[in-house]
Amino acid sequence: MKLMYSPGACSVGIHVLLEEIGKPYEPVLVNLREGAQFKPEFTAVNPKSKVPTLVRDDGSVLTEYPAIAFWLARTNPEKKLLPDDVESQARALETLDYAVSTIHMQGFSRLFRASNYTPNPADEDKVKERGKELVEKGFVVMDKALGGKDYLVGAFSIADSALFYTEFWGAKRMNMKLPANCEAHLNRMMARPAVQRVLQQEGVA
Ligand SMILES: N[C@@H](CCC(=O)N[C@@H](CS)C(=O)NCC(=O)O)C(=O)O
Repeated sequence: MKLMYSPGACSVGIHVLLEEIGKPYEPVLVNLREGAQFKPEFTAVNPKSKVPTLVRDDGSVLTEYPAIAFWLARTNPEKKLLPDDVESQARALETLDYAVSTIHMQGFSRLFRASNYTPNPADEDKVKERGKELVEKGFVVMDKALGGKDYLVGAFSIADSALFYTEFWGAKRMNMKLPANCEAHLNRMMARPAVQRVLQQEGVA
């Protein structure tokens, strides 16, 4: 398998899952800052110009964080990256989707790429302000979801990999103060050997 990733991008969460699984894979750097996602070499693989992109052993390509995480969990059942019971599985997918679709795509996307949300540069600060509000609200929701638990559905699951990358962005890139349960969750994630290896490999430790 090949994981196409960019250092510190949301692909870091899938990178963590691959390290947790422990099977051989090849990390392939796609430097978003240099626009590598728009180059023909990459768009031939993923015309969406996005990471994470997973090229599987049979050459087929899987995109979209929730789909990749779900596929990795289901094809490596012994790693218990999804709980066994349907209720907890649904809760894992619920929180995974919230982290990716709301906290990341609605919140952080406004903070990181304000120009995508307004044609008027003078409005970009307002866009960023809205992004920050959405992220903060998202962390409040996740803080509640974590109440009394080490991980979102009790044991570590694919949902935690997604919450991890948003918490990492919040605390380490935006210098935000996370609510207490999210802060403890981020610290718990950072203490996992798989996470430490990935942050070293990506050069964002
Ligand atoms: N919905 C996608 C989001 C992926 C995404 O937005 N990735 C960002 C990096 S965090 C990206 O590749 N951006 C490319 C760009 O900004 O041009 C998913 O769930 O995988």
